[in-house]
Order: sequence, then structure tokens, then C-alpha cells
Amino acid sequence: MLSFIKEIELPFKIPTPDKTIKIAVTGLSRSGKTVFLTSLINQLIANDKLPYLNEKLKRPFVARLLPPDSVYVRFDYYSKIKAFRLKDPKWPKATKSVSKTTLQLEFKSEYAFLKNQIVNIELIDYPGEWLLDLSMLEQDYAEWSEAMRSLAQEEKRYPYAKEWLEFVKGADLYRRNRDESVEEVMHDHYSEYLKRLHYQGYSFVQPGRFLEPGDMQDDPLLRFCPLPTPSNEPHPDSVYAQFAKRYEQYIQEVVKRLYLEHFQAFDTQIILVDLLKTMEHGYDVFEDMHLSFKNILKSFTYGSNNILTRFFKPEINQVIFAATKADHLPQSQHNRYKRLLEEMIWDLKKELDVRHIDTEATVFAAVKSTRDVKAKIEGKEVDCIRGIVEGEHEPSTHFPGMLPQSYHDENFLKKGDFHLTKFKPISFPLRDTHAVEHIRMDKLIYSILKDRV
Ligand SMILES: Nc1nc2c(ncn2[C@@H]2O[C@H](COP(=O)(O)OP(=O)(O)O)[C@@H](O)[C@H]2O)c(=O)[nH]1
Ligand SMILES: [Mg+2]
Repeated sequence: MLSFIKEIELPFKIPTPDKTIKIAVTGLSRSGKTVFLTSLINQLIANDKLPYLNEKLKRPFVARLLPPDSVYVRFDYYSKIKAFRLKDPKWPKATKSVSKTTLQLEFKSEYAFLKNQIVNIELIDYPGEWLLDLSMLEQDYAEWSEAMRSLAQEEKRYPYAKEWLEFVKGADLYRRNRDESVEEVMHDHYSEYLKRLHYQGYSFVQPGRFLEPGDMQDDPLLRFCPLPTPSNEPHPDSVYAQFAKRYEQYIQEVVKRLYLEHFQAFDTQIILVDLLKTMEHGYDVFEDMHLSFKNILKSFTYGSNNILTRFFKPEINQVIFAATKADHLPQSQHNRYKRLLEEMIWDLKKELDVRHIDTEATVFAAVKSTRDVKAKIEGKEVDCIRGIVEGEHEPSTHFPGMLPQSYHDENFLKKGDFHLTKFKPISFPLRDTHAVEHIRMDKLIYSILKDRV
């Protein structure tokens, strides 16, 4: 019977049903989310630089942005692309709020009498700093405080945290407090510590709103910080009791709301990893970035007894880890870059594998702002990149240095031989008939679409 069924050849393919794909573009702040979304839309609308995608899909399509849904702020592709199209093009400004858009792909059906397939891709942009707060949903104030305080006491963080820790030590935390300014100073010290960490390239900083408050600038709700847990019940008007109350309120009204509204039921998660940042700042920042991703993934995908699964359906069945901004390296180093990415995510990948979640690691650039050239350094020909450095007007040639073979390479960054140059973006073509140059965006887009169209 089975073999009989196998032999039947239908005269046409059964049309694939319409779909909506929700993509979580996940990434720490400045990892390249906004640039990626802009390039993604640009690439799919123009579809003139996606040979790999078209060859693999073998299905002609048109892409269009749907009119904005009035409930949400629109991810404004047009204003972002306008800045990229200037004679002196600009990278987008840091993202300060959540915005959304839907890109509709219409695939030509095999026969004229069959309906075309519609695939709506829902995209969301948000400040990367807020993402890390997700793991706070699992912790009450005392647990969170203990975790943050022990992190702050680690050798690498302590120098930045010292002033805050000292101030807390000298303050009266558990008795009735009549001086509100103490709370303010304590909070400011803690925020200052987070800002310093962030500046040094660290990403695991909570709460993210202390760095990027969005519309909560000066909101008294944010006036708290981690404190040592008391052994006896603190006075209800003590600093501790006030902070604990605000923390709970922050979790309920800000963090939970954000995730209930925007971070549910994703199909695919693309994790943008700015590994070049670890090249710039060294091993501590690499470890810290790993810690951040571990926390982020835990929140999105972990087991059924997790409190988070009550709020989110962890339906993600595919996670793509993508090392960004590969145009900072000559192509001959892209394999190394990928190996470093694989090194960073190897344990995360294993966790996802046992949960039947597909993973992939790739290296790409959403906007290729340099080109590969050869140059002679001390008489030896080396692979370099050429682009316009920020603040300059003419292109220049740069050798970024060699990436290490491994993060465990003893010489990793000790010699200070990796130089990260910030390039201006190249100008985008003036009309959507042509897309911007990229590196492997077509492979990345194919990975997203392959099982869905
Ligand atoms: N050369 C290059 N730089 C990039 C690329 N994507 C992002 N960047 C740089 O990274 C910065 C942060 O990117 P953005 O998308 O705003 O990060 P977000 O905070 O994750 O949204 C940009 O201002 C650029 O300087 C890329 O594809 N190539
Ligand atoms: Mg952004």
C-alpha cells in the first residue's frame, strides 16, 4: 500500500499554506540588531544580492512592508535607510524603545490557478540592554540582590563596584529611614558602577533600564539597587523595604509587561554576537558575554518547571548564532572568526541540541563597509581591509591583526595586536531596486526561511 502511494505523482504540488514567522532578533546592545533589520528588509525588497537564497528556494517572490499596525510603534525602515543613503552615510542611533514591523513575502505559485503563498515575517527592534532583565523574572529581590552582590565582588568587577559597595556598607539599611536622598545616592552609585562596566565592554548588567531608561528617565520606580539580605524583618519604611517594593513593582510593571507584549511565541531566534568586542576588550569580556547569552537562552527556552514557561510558550525550534560585523576582517579570517563563535557557544549549543532545537553558527556582515585588499607590511604581503574610517573622508587600508586560534590561546590579546577600526557605512543605493553590499546575508536569510516556504 505504502509503495503504491509513493508511486503516485500528483500533477501539481499541494500549495503551501500562508504563514507568519516571528523572529526574535536577540543581541546585546550595539551588537548590530537595528543595522541587521534594516539590511534584511532592504535585501529582501531589492532581492538583487541574494544569489544563494534564490538558488536554493527556486521560487520567485516579492517583498513588501505592511502598513503599520497602530497598536505599536513602527520600526521605521524608511528613516533608517534615509540616513544610510546620505552622501555621508550614518549608522542608526542607539535604540531607545520597542518598535515592530511586518515584512510580507509573496511567493509565486507553481501554477496560475493556485494561490500564491504569503509569508509574513514579524520583526521587532528594542534596546539590547532590556533583554537581560528577562532572567530577573525568576528571582525575588533577595535572590537577585545576592546574585548581583556576589558578582560585584568578583575580582574583575570589584574595582568598578567599590564605591557603591562601600557606601552601602556604611548606610543604615534596615531601620526606619527619614532621608530619601540616601536612596538616591545609593541608586546613583550602583548605576555608575553599571555604566563603568558597560563602558569596559561588559554586557551582563542588570537592570538594563538603568543604562537605557527609555521613557523611564528619572522615574522613582527605578530608585533601587541590590542590598545585603537582613537576618531580621526590616522596618517597613527602611531603605531595604522600599527597594524590595520597587524591585517587585519593576518586575511586574516593566519587565513582565514588556515580555508579555513583545517576547512571546517566537519561531526562530537569531542571536547576534559581536565577537569583535571580545577582541577589543579581552578574556573577561568574553566570559561575561558568555554569561549573558547563557542567561538569555535560559529565559527563552528552558524546561517546563521554569516559572517563565507560565508566561511564555517556549516554541522556538531554531536558534541561529551569528557573529556580526565580519567586514572588519579580511575574508581569509572568516573561518577563524566562526571557530571563535563556535567556541563561545559550544555548551549553549549542547543544551539546545538535547531540547531538539536546531542550531547553526554563522558569520556575516549586514552592511559590508570595507573591501578586501592586499598590502605589504614589512615586505610581506598580507590580507587587509579598506574602508572610510569614522571621522575621515577618504578610504584607507588597515590590517586588523590576526584573530587568535582560540580564546584559550595564551597570547590572546596579550600582545595588543588586534586593532578594531570603526568604519563609516557605505552609502546604500538610492532606490530599493538595489540592496546594499553584505557578507552572507543570503545564507542567513535562507536559514530562516528554508523550512517555512
Ligand atoms: N562595519 C559594520 N559595522 C556594523 C555592522 N552592523 C553594526 N555595525 C556597527 O555597530 C553599531 C551598532 O549597531 P546597531 O545595529 O545600532 O546595534 P544594536 O544596538 O544591536 O541595535 C553600528 O553603529 C555600527 O557602528 C556591519 O554590518 N558592519
Ligand atoms: Mg538598536
